[in-house]
Amino acid sequence: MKKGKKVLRRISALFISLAMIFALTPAAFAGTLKDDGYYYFTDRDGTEMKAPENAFATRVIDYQPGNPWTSVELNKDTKYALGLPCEDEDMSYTLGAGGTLTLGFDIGIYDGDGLDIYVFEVGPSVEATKVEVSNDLQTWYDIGVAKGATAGLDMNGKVPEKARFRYVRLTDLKSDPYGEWPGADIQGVSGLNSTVASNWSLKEIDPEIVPDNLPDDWTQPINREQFAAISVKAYEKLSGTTAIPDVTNPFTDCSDIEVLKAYNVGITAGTSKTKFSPNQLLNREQAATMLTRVFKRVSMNGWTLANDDEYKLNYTMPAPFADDRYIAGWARDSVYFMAANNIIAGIGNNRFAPKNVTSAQEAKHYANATIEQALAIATRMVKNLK
Ligand SMILES: [Ca+2]
Repeated sequence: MKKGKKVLRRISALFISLAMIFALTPAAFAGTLKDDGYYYFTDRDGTEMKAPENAFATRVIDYQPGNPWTSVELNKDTKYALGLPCEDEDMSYTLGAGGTLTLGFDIGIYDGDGLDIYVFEVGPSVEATKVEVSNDLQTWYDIGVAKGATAGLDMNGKVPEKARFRYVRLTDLKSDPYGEWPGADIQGVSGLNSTVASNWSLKEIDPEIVPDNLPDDWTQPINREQFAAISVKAYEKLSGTTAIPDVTNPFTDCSDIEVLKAYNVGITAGTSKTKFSPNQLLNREQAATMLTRVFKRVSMNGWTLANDDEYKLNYTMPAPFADDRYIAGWARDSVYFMAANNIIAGIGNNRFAPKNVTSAQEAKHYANATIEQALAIATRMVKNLK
């Protein structure tokens, strides 16, 4: 009954032609969450869309009700803007005229193919809502206005490439500041292109060292091919030059262009003369070694992988890690160089976790670097050694 009243009040405030449009468009989002982890819904223009379940806002960071605001207590509750949209369109958060709402996410929203963010707004028309994204709640990028037939937004050209965002701020633009529910009525906000990553890493990672070939879950262990691509990015940023792929590929199990760049620059070798083992997971001492080679290649004239022994790293040796005995001889210098420069820290209790030495550790990926750890240490290396 209330739903009917709400719609009637709204329509009475609008032109009669809008009532006709309303008859053709859904007022609420009767979407479906499917087993594949996506929420399927239909946009106001009829387009079938889907959003990952884990890409919806999980917390309210801040809200400033507009003036006027709604007098309906239920619609003053910000919780209705979190999670999946409710089927009942009465369950929404009303921004009020000029009101703002800042939401936090457990994933990072990025500019991928097509639309990147969707604002689930109920009512017969999408009331104009300014949408901004941020990663630190200080620098905000205006990515446009959700209005009209679609409430999807494309971040293309409006944000730094490869950047991931954890916060979205909505601001009602007072396109409909009247009636019982002034301003936009929000049922949810979701990323359409999103990366699973920890809060700390999204805060720290430099978008410029993020390569193209990474999967969307950065909490997974990183493999040799993915790490080679990150190393190339770090090399390019540190040296200010562009890496060029080797014209002859010595590997029979890999033809990835980033691997051939890393090989050509001399920051990676194969696991044998003809194999690169692209899918092999990388452990922490290997990560330290590969990034140290990036530093040597950039800062030491004439350094190559072949003459590596002739080049000494200049640093003050920190106290040894408690698991020092597990660090391979060829990796020791790189591990302590990285530790001395605060690029790779231990994992706690003064342990470095250079490699998995038991099958239990292997199973838990104890000493494997995750994608986000790899990106973070590459970021730190560029920052600390530039
Ligand atoms: Ca996009």
